[in-house]
Amino acid sequence: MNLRIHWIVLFGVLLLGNTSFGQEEQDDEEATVETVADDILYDSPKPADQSKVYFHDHFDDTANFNKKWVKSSAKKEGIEEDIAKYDGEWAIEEPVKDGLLGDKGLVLKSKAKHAAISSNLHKPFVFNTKPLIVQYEVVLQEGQECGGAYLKLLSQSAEHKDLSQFTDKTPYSIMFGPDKCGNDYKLHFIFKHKNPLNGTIEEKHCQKPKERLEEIYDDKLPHLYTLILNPDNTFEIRIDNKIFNSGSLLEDFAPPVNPPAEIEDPADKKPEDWDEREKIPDPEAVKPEDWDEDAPAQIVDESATMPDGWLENELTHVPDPEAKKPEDWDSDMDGEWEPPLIENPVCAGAPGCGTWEPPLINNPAFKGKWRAPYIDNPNYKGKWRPRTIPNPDYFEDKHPFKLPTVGAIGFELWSMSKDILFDNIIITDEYYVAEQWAADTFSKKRQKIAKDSESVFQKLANFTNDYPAMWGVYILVLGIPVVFVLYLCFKPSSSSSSQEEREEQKQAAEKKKTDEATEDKAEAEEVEAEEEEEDEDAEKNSEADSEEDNEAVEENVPAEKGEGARKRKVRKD
Ligand SMILES: [Ca+2]
Repeated sequence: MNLRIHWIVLFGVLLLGNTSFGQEEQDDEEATVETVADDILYDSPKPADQSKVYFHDHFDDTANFNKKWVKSSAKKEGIEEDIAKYDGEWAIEEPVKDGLLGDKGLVLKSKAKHAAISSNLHKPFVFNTKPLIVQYEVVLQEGQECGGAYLKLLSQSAEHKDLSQFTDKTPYSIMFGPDKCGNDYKLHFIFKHKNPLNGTIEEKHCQKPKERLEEIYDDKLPHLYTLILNPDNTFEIRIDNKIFNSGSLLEDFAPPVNPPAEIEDPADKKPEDWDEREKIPDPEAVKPEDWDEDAPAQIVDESATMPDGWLENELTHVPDPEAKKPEDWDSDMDGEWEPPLIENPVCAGAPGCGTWEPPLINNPAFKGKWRAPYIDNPNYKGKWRPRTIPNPDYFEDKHPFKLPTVGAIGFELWSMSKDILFDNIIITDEYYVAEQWAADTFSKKRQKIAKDSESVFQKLANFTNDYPAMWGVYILVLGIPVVFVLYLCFKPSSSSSSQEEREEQKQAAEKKKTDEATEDKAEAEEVEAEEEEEDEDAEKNSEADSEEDNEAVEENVPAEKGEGARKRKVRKD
């Protein structure tokens, strides 16, 4: 019956669908005009103020790209020869889907290869009084199994001027962008800090963002990554214009920029007489004279009396009168035959037989071994710690923002997924320039994607208006379920399947009536479940028992039925 209602509802929905198509038909001309007007027009962007820009590329102009960018032909050191070469493929291409007309990007085509590509800035960025804004788009068109999509801001250096030799060893000032491997989602912001005392360079890694990166790295859509680094050492990281991480170069990086001013003296040793014991046994305390260490924990209950009816003269066990010597018993070989012992039947109605012994009880005089009470240790000096001394390696860099001048940018990557698209890189010292650049590029891309995903139904309606013959197809497609629904609603009730069901039920009933052997699955399962439950209970009980064992002592108490004293567990308390 329920099935029938479902089909009727579905039928109604299909009819409604038909009606709405009919309405779309009336707006024929309007809809076509709107689609043209709604198309998102794209022109390759120009920075709002070129004087504020150190680098920009929209990758729409392949000839310009070829002039600016250099593919690395270097070899990576310290790895196997066959994968050492930076031979990953790069291409200028349109996105795989939802692209704007005329919009291309830089695509890392290959996977499981080292790939590096870089370009000189239009003018070097000097870390001085102006902020640094780095912004670019990433589309993980094939998702990302394991690999990075981060950008390196290469430090200006005469030694590393040749971009064709760009490797992982090429010095960079900042590394920024996404990185993912399996379930490890990272958004890097690393800067290289030079120790002013000894000149060593150390990577400083930004704390993890509090926001989740999973959806952003997995949705295969374009995302906009922005780093804003200010001369006062504060920073902000945005994804799609939303703040994902922020803080200060001085406080939110590991290891910290500045080492501690004082350190523990490694030469300091704990003095031998240093007493770290907070409490000690009272040396003045003496054992009270009446303290009997030898008094037993348990004694015989003197007040107990033999229960009435106890048969002292009867044995608890007697030879079985019905037992007979086996015929093949050989007294020479097997010894004298004796009948086996059985419980004395005379004792069955009595509280007990044989010698009666009073039970044991806890000894009220029991004190155990005497120990002196604990008191505060008068010589206690506290937990020993080495003294602190001024850190010989201490320095204070108040301006970690002043990083080495950036002369070029580049991607130096390894990825297990191909077709990573990069686009619209901009490096500027004015945020509004980056904002405008994104409005002309990234925002349009996202508008196009939103439009494409929302208008599938609209497109279908427009297509039908252009090709009215489609109505024939719809009527055919929709007609089949309608006929099927009508058939289900009005078919004769005694269908073969329900007849089969009834036949099965009848046979099952017959078997029950005649006690014919039948495998009752439900019953079997029930029994099994019960058995399991019992097993579980037994387990729990044995667990409880073993717990009790830990807390219990064994004590002799009189048995209800006699047999002298028998051991029973009782709680200590
Ligand atoms: Ca582009």
